[in-house]
Amino acid sequence: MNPNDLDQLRDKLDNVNLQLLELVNLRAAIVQQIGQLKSKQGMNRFDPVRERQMLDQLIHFNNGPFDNSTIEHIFKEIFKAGLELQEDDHRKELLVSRKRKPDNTIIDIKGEKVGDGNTHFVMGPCAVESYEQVREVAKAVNRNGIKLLRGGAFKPRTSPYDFQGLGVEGLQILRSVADEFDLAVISEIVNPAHIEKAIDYVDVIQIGARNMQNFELLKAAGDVDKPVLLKRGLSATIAEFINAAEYIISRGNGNIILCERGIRTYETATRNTLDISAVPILKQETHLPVMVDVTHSTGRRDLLIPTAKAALAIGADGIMAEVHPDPAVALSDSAQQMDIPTFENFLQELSKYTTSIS
Ligand code: PRE
Repeated sequence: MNPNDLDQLRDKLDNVNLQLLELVNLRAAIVQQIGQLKSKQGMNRFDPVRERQMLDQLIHFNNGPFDNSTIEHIFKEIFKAGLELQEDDHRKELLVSRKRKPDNTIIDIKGEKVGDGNTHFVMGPCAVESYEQVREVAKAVNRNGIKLLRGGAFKPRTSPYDFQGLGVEGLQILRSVADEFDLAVISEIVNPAHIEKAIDYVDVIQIGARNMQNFELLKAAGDVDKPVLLKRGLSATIAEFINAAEYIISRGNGNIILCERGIRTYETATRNTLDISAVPILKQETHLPVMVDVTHSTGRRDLLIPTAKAALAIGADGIMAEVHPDPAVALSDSAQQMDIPTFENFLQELSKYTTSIS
C-alpha cells in the first residue's frame, strides 16, 4: 500500500471526527434545551419510549457497514450521555447546590457555628429516659466544652413493642437540662404536626433516617425558622439525600446540616456501612455542613474512635455520637452508647485531629 494513501485516509478520518464532534455537541445542546423544558414541566428526564422510537428510525435507515446491534449500542451510549448532561444541569439548579452558592453555609446554633471549618460535636443519649440520666450526660458534655446536646424524645423504633420515647415530656427534660448547662438541644421530630410545638424546646430539629423521605415532614421543617439536622435514609442514594434537603430549603429554610449515618448493605460486621466518601461528595455538591454519626453507622463502640478519625480526615464538619451514664441499662441501643469515661477518652483521642473542641 502506498503510504500516501494511508495519510490521505487518516486526513479524511480526522475531518469526519471533527464533523462528528460538532454534531455530537450540537445534539447535546438540544438535549440540554429539552432537559430544561422537562424540568419546568416536571417531566421525567429518562424516556425509554422516545429512545426506542429513535433507535427504530436509525435501524430503518441503517445501510451499514455497521450492523444494527452496533448502531443501537453506539446510540444508546449517546442517549445515556445526554441524560447524564440533563441530570447534571438539574443538580446545578438546586438551591442546595454549591454551583448556586459557592460559599459554605455556616449555621449558628447558640454561638456554635457549624460549617465554619472547626470540628463540632453533637453528643448525648440515644433516648431521653429520665431527668437524672440526661443531666448526668449534659454535665459531662458541658465539662468537656461541647455545646450541642442530642437526645431522642420521639423514638421511631423497628419494633412497636420497643421503648417509643417520652415524647413532649422528653423534650421538656432536654430543654431544662440544656438551659442549666447553657447547651443547645438537638432532637428528632417524627410528625409534621409536632414541629410547631417542638420549636419551644429544641434548637435544632432532627429528621431521622427513617423519615428522610417523609416529604410532609420535610416541608413542615422547611416552613420554620430553626436549623434542621437531616440524616441520610437507610437505603438512600446521595442524590435522594440531596433532594430531601432541597425539599427543606425550597420552603425557605436553608439552615440544614446533612448527616451521614451509614447505609444498609450486605455487610453484617457493622450495624450499617459508613459511606465515608459521601462526606466529600456532599461537600462538593452542596454548600451545607456535613456531619457523621459514628454510633449508628457502626453500631459498635470499638469502632467509634477510628471512624470519627476517618470522618474528620475526610472533611466532616462534625461528629455525632451517643453517650449514656450506664449503657448496659439503656432503654435503646445499649451496645453502642459510650459511658462517660469512654466518652472522655473518645474526645481525648480525637483532640489531636480537631481544629478546636467546641
Ligand atoms: C433524549 C435524552 C433522554 C431521554 O431518555 C430520551 C431522549 C436523547 O438524548 O435523545 C432527549 C430527551 O430528553 C427527549 O427526547 O425527551
